[in-house]
Amino acid sequence: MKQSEAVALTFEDFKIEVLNDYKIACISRECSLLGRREVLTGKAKFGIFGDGKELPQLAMAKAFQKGDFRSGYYRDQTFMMAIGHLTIQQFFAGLYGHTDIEHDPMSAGRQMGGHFATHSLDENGNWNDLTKQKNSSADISPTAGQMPRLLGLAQASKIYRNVKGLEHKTKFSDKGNEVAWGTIGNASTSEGLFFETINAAGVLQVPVVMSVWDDEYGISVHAKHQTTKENISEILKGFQRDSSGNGYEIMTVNGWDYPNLIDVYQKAAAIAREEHVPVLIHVKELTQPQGHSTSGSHERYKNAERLAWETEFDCLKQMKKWFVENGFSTEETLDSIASQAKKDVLEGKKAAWNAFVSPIKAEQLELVNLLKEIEKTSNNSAYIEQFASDLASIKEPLRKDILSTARKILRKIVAENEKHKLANWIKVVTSKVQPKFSSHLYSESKENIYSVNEVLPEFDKNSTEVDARMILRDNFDALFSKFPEVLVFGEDAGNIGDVNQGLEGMQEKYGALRVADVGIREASIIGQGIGMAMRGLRPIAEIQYLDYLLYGIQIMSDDLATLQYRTAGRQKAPLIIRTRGHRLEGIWHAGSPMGMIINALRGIHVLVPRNMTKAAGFYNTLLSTDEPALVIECLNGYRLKEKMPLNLGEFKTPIGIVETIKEGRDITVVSYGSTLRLVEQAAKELMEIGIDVEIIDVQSLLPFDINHDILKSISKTNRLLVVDEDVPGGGSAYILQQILEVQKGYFQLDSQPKTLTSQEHRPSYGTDGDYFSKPSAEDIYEKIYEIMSEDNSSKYPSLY
Ligand SMILES: Cc1ncc(C[n+]2csc(CCOP(=O)(O)OP(=O)(O)O)c2C)c(N)n1
Ligand SMILES: [Mg+2]
Repeated sequence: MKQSEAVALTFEDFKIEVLNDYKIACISRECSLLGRREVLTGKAKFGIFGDGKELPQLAMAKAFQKGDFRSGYYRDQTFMMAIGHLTIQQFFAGLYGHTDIEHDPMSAGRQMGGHFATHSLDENGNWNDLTKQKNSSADISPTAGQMPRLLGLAQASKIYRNVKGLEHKTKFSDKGNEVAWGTIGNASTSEGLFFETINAAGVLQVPVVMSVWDDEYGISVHAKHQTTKENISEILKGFQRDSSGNGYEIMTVNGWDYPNLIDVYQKAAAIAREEHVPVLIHVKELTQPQGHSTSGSHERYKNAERLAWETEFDCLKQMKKWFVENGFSTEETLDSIASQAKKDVLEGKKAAWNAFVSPIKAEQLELVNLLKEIEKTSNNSAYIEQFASDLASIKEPLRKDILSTARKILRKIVAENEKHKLANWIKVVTSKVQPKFSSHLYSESKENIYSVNEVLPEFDKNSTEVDARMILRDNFDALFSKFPEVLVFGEDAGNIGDVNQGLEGMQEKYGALRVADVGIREASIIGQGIGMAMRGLRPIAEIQYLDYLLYGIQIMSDDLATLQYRTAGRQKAPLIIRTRGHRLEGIWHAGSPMGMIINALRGIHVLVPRNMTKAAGFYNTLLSTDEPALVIECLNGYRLKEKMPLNLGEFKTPIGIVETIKEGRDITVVSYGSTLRLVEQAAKELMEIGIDVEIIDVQSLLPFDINHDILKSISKTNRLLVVDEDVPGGGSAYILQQILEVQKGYFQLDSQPKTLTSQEHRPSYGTDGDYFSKPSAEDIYEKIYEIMSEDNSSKYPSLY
């Protein structure tokens, strides 16, 4: 309902609408009550519900329009029901963990219930028309983790409204009229991510409506431990816009006050939508009738007075009172709506349970029948019979019960003929079931990274050597002019064209919205990128130095890396994160914490180009795909000389493909990034004494050497050294695991595989700090020499 439409409503229409709201509120409440029981009786594992928070969500839903996006948290079931994206049956399917996306559209059973999402993508990973549907970005559990992404969802409207050349992106925006709606619990506003994002949205002046659901508690911890003055809107008053400058519109309203809630939400939406001014709504006096979650009871921490107040100010009770007092309905009519809701919820729950258990029961029956058959000829018939009848007696089986039975019996009959039938059954079932839990970590669409072929950089006889940063700059220039949806933002990325001048002159040419300076706020820089990428833009978020990625890595790990996975492929954010690292000096200016990065970021590609031509080629590749990636440029490479390619914006570095940069016969050295130049130097020196090193540049850590080219190399050299500048057992341990275990390289080796890494501590300052902290050319020389010496000490006598 738009505001203008609200005026036109007759009293009768309005009555129908408010009664429908009451119905949704009752259904939602019943879902919470029954949901808790389902957990306590063991049918579901965990429940966290929206009871006590129904009314503001109904008001928010009325102001929420097609094309808008929600970025919220686990209390918002009523909102999802009110916008038509959550049925009773789906609610329970989520609670049970139904792995079929048709039944649990939120996450196909991957997330706990209460984590909401809509589908931005069809089953093939193609964009739906987001302007024709109401959208919810997929929730995550870390408190305030929804905040950074909210910034980008809102910023996208600003971009679509103000940047020329995006008119064709009609699936994503109607002239930037979309609002991004945030919701957060009062206690979660204590998180840094909340304050960082609030400040950034005020600076950017983007269309956010941020609701704080305030029930005075965060689990058991009272507001007095959470918020200065116990009042978030009070302490945010400095953000209020006034005649002296931009800021927020800040509103407060009580969560049980239905007419005022509707009024406040309509006003907030209009301000955000029309003026692109952020609004904060502090919804006070909310309750949590069943306590925080199914894990505990609130009687432990709320006193009798509070509990009594919560009963009286339960928003449903207050809503009902207001309806009756104002003649919208009678007590009897409202009671009959409530009792009908109870019946509907019970029905929906049953349907969800039946849908959840029937395919599992079919698998159970199939195995029981197979076991009966095997039992006939088996030497272990008594054993099998026992297991089969135990399995058959489970009324509500899980897949774990079925498969663990099958696998235990397989061990017993390993020497019998019939084992093949069982082994085969296990394989078939596992191959069918495992993807239900493991698909879509990466894009499975036609636009994933494997869809791109290598395009080599082209040069002609006039191609000159330039400072390598100019290759990046001119390549970005080509990309900005080719793709109007590409934009870059970061600390110092705008006006001065980044700290290493890879974006020199770009802001002047493409404007301050597409090439933007932003505040020092790494987490929300990442979030800004995630949100914009979810709305069809192609953001490049710049983190100034790799060492500061830690501030952003939480949101990369929790949000970006899990996005495709947690929606079973129904949302994506093809965000490119650009940063620079390796090989400077000092504790916070030289890091290369690759082990931490690749272990935290499965779900994001991690690319480590050794020079700027390779880096530019990665950007070109990534912009033809729909996947998120982190690109780490070499900090000490910007002023080195490289030849300027002719086909800027076109040449493509393939992802997951290694490059042999020097062939050799004696030993394979695997490395990446800045360390490669040292390896090359050491190899040259070793050649003088007849040791012929093969050097492989990994280029891409995630994914890793998809063609197993390193295996081919060690099949020839039979020796392996991995060199990087991470801590011992960091990135190098991962590389060894890939080569020895995944590629089965172990069988090709004549010498013990070795790694050469930094010291355990952070790199010390200065040239000597570097020399004594990180692998030097001498270290590399000696390590290779040592391996060769172990093999032939008469030819290579030990150095020390
Ligand atoms: C980063 C993080 N820390 C702790 C938790 C555990 N946790 C889940 S909800 C919650 C309290 C949140 O309270 P509030 O924001 O007021 O929301 P409410 O549940 O009261 O609606 C906590 C501490 C978490 N999910 N994430
Ligand atoms: Mg709370």
